Amino acid sequence: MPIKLFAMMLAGSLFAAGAAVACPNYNLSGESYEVSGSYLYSPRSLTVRAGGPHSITACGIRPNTDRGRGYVTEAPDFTIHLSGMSGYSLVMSVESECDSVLLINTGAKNWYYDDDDNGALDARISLSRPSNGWLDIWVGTHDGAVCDARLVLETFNR
Ligand SMILES: [Ca+2]
Repeated sequence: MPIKLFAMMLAGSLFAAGAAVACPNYNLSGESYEVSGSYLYSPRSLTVRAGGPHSITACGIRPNTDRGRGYVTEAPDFTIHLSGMSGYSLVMSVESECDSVLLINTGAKNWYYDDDDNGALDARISLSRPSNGWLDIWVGTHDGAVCDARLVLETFNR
């Protein structure tokens, strides 16, 4: 076959393979906010569509805390810049109609995951000493379903 056509087919198959193994990527940005520890002392609620096509476990992500399955988008749902976090802990909780999970990547580039700590199959992650800087948050689902959800962010004195 003509070399040019072969090259195009090869490029096409590489593209398809790339799409199939897309993984949560903290170099991409989600809906962005800049917030401080004192601002989040009053809980803030963000609406989000939970779930996505990409398997956390298949991507080989090894969170520091709980590990388990979940399906998320490639780009984070939220990219949040935290400042003034000294003296605060940060709690992120999901309220949804499905079996949500949370996956986050902190300013120190650590991964955290949770499945059911908020009760009713919803996820919650608490950071006792959150870093200032960028926090990427994926609101996923355990089984690959998609549903409407709310993510609540709140700081507490520690
Ligand atoms: Ca769950």
